[in-house]
Amino acid sequence: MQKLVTQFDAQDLNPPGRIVNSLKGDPAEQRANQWLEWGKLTADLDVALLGMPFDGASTVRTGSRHAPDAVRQALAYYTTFSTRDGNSMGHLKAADIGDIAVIATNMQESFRRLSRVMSFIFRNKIVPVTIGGDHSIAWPILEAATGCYGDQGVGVIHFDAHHDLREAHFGAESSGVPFRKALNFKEDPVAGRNLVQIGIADFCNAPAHLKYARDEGVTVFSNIEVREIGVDKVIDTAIAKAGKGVKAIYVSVDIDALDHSQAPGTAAPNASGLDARDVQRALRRLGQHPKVIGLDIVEISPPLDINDMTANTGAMLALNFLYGVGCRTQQATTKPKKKR
Ligand SMILES: [Mn+2]
Repeated sequence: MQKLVTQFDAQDLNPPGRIVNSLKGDPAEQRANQWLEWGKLTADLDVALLGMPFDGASTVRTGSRHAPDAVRQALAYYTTFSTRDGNSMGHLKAADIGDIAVIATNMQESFRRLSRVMSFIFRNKIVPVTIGGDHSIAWPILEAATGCYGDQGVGVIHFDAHHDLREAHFGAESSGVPFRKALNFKEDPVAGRNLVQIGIADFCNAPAHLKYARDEGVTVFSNIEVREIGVDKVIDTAIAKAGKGVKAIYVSVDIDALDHSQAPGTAAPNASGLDARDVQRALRRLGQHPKVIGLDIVEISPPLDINDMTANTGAMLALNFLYGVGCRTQQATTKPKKKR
């Protein structure tokens, strides 16, 4: 009979959590999920990853409440290092501050909690990346942003296949209302001339919503125009319009703006969507812009995903944006900084 084992090595065991823990531990690289390790929300952060696992306002198919964890897992497959630039974003003080304590059946209270956390974040000039959730969550975030900047104004750059300018959905709130809400906030509404929508798709929208956008002075780039004009020129115009006369620009990305070949896991997969690489390029530039105060990525639905493709696409979008934020300072370094 074999001798009983009475001793084992400490490194035989990992803490519970993601299977991809096995990717940790190479001292030569800094995994994005390690850089964004769980940490408390404190005023001294540069950037923060936040989950908003609420999909109670989805009108079609749900599941986006699972996106924060799916994107976190995807982040384990990537590092903080840009091969092209030879730079890392590891110098930024970053944390994954966790999820909003959502009450799945109580939208009002869930949104109040999100709005409170976002107010703290914006007031302390922390740049957040919020992973939704359905698109309704952009509304309490924008409430916090406009509340923070007051009459200095907030512009919005919004990537989406849809306008999300509905007044209501059969009389109720929905994921289709957030930007109509923002244009009609009682205090410090977003001005239509400072809202830019990119990727709005043919055969996915109603004429009334395009008319409303035009009447309000909203700039709309259809998915086809992005291909015709090129993403760089579109972003030039978007920054100029969204940023005109205001102190801050907020960015919101509905993953259904992207083509379904690169983002199949969403409520309304887009057969005529933007190229993920164009959106990555756009977000890297926007992250770099000093007026840009934050980003959300919404409508990733892991139960509808194929081989985690959409979660991976979302993680790559978040990293490009955060890398852009890192480029604002000149401290970009080729060596990942030691753990705080
Ligand atoms: Mn949307």
